[in-house]
Amino acid sequence: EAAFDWADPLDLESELSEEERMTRDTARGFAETELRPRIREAYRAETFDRAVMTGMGALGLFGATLPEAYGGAGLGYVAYGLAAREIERVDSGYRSAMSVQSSLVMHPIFAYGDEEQRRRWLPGLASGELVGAFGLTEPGAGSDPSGMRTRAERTSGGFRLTGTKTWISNAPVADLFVVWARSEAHDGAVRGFVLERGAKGLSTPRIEGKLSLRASPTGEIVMEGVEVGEDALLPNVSSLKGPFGCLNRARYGIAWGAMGAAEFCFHAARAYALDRKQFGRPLAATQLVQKKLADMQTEIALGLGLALRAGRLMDMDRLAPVAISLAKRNNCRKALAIAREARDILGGNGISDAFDVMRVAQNLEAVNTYEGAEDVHALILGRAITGISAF
Ligand code: TGC
Ligand code: FAD
Repeated sequence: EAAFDWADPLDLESELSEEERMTRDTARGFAETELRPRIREAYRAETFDRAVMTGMGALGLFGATLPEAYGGAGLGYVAYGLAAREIERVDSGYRSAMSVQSSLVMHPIFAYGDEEQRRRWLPGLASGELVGAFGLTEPGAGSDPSGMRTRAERTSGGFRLTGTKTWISNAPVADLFVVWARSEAHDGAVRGFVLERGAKGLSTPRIEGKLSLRASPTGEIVMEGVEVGEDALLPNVSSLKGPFGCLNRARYGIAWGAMGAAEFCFHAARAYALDRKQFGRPLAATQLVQKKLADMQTEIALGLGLALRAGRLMDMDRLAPVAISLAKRNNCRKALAIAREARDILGGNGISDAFDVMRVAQNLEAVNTYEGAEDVHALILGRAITGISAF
């Protein structure tokens, strides 16, 4: 009879290559020794230490799928996903930093930039010396980025950008900003521009009062006639295809990451239920709690299987964007449900940051909304199922 591992019921482990396991183990070691000890204080005080970025950079977690010539590690997408899962086991905010840097900043510079832009920015981003941010969302354009107002006008030497991006991860601390704008010089098409901190007219006010992702700095990118040279334009993409091509990769990574957060909560709830006694027996000896744990285990096994299959397809360049919506939506909503249920099993202790679970649950509220809200992904699936756009 085959052995049963409650923490890996479908033997995901044996599906992984040696290189993938090594990447996973390295990321786990870093997350548990470098990130976990700082997270409670960082979350309380809303602080973000640049050592988090240089630490992940030193491990090769930024742009891991890019060629080594640009500071990447030449890894596959499954390895990248496994790393995201380990980082998010500690905190979604740290995985956010990894997603933004890798998928939303390095990817567009690599895929849409010219050789000079790649050489100029990618090595610094890969090491974490440079921190990047991605500006798509605006106060009036969230789920529907086609409604963006930010515009780029031609000047004698390049472009002038005017507009406001909001809810931008890392904006208050970033050195580089990949910003999407309607370009008057390109018939109003959406084009990508790379802006550098220090440019005149550029400011990045912080958004205060977040009750989720408190260890991840979030802010606006305000552009009041920021003038940039011709070399700020990413030459090789036009239309919303540009930002969506980045989002595909980040959403894929989040499908893995959210499962890491869910696993943390499942394991914490199990340990707590075995230890905590009420009515003369451990909580784990009650049918209701066992059913909740069984549901968590099942959803995590399914979600990880889904993420792995998505990664294998991605490595073969065969993962359709609609399938990424399926994975992002399913794994985020399931992770959020698991985290809330785990919080409940911890009773009163569950609301304390000393037990971490509520922090994870609070984070997943934002994770279920950013990179396309749960219902927006349902509508992407609905459009593919029916052929009817119902946005
Ligand atoms: P639609 O007409 O469908 O498409 C417009 C153009 O874009 C292309 N396209 C895609 N290309 C590649 N991958 C995808 N997933 C794509 N989806 C669309 C499409 O082919 C077309 O190209 P072209 O050249 O023919 O014009 O556009 P729509 O306006 O109907 O789209 C609607 C919708 C809802 C699908 C889309 O707007 C959407 O996904 N909205 C959600 C917005 C979103 O996800 N924002 C994320 C902001 S970034 C963020 O949250 C970062 S948090 C990161 C962190 O901290 O971890
Ligand atoms: P809305 O679009 O106003 O949606 C509000 C609600 O209405 C949602 O529940 C949505 O599902 C629903 N809804 C919308 N349209 C429909 C419809 N047609 N039918 C049914 N329901 C609908 N953006 C960036 O560009 N870069 C970043 O780095 C970034 N980081 C973020 C970090 C954090 C912590 C957060 C919270 C957000 C971040 N975002 C970022 C923005 C994020 O992508 C948006 O918040 C998200 O896309 C949703 O947009 P919105 O907030 O404007 O909500």
